[in-house]
Amino acid sequence: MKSRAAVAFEAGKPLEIVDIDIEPPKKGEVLVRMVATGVCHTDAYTLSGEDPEGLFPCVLGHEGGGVVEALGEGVSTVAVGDHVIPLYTPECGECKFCRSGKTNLCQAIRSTQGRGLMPDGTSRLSYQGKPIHHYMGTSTFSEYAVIPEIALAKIDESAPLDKVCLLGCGVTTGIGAVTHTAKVEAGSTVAVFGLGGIGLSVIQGAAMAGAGRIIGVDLNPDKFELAKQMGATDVLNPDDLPDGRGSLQQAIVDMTDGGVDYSFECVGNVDLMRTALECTHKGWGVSVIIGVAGAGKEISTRPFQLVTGRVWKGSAFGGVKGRSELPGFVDQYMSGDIKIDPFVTHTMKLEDINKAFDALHAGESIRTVILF
Ligand code: NAD
Ligand code: DAO
Ligand code: ZN
Ligand code: ZN
Repeated sequence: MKSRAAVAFEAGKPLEIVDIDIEPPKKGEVLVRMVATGVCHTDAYTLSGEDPEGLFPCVLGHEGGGVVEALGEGVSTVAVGDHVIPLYTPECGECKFCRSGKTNLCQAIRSTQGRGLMPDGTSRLSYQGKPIHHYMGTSTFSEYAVIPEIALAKIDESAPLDKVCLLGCGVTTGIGAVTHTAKVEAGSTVAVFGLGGIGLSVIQGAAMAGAGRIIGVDLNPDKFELAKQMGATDVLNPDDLPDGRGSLQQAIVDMTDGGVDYSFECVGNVDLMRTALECTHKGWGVSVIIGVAGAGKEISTRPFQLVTGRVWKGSAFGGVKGRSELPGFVDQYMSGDIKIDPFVTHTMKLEDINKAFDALHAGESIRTVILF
């Protein structure tokens, strides 16, 4: 069948809207009609060519919401008509990682997903007879997508897909990093570096956890209003500090009587990752890396920072197990406990998707939701 899709033919070039060919779902796969998809910084990162795993041509997108249209052989856990959120971190429930109880990083289809292919090692997508790579197992920048069954979370059908699609990445990543990865306790002090969709969701999660003080840091002051709305008690632009950007770490230490209990890097800047670690409190500070840094970048700190009790952690999809836990996040949105609507700063048609990337790069949007 044909599907209208935004194809990334080459790194660094705008997406092209074309009608691609999609093969029917094979064993263990599902055809999903996409209703909406967010545009995340990670899509921009891969499109830029900085992503060492980036493969072209591909159909990007990993923050979708859709409806099951058809089932491949043996699919039993979703049915035609079910509302689903695609998962770039699947959950098979059976692999060593899923059974460990220690991680959400299911490895059941990792090797083929990383090569832009379905679990059988082939692609369902093509254009003018040439194969197109899948992206993160989701490829939501397409009217239709073929997705492995283990990479679909079935959700409440009354939830608006044009909002809860953001639980496919940004909102869940931020909240989960607080609740699952850092396990922030009530009364804690928290610093959040970068106030895009991820950082604002960390702030929301920290507020939900009852953090006493939440310091939001960004170079773009336009992000501060929403940060406060999400629960930031303080906002900080490093360029406004009396001693400049280089004094950010000391400024946070001074504001918090020796450092924050928890910090979160939500930018992908390795220098900021160091600052985020070193502004945490001696003896117990925990710093969580969420931002994805460019190819070849490395982090550094003096080992004494860790010897003296600080802990460096990382978090992917907030440590959340998608199939078993995401439906509960959707329910929390429906009950008003998780806010998503303020994150949707723009909505656009697929034809305009390059404008969504422009708005992201210009710092004008938190999330653009593409409506099919
Ligand atoms: P975004 O572009 O919407 O937000 C990034 C924010 O960082 C912007 O507001 C920008 O002004 C700010 N910023 C840039 N440089 C800064 C600096 N030096 N100091 C302070 N603020 C600075 O991006 P996003 O969608 O929120 O994604 C953030 C990062 O998280 C990206 O690296 C993305 O790839 C990554 N990410 C990781 C996961 C995961 O599971 N680990 C999931 C999704 C996204
Ligand atoms: O299991 O080895 C693995 C890789 C899991 C991929 C997790 C990616 C998380 C960071 C990328 C941001 C996604 C939007
Ligand atoms: Zn994302
Ligand atoms: Zn697994």
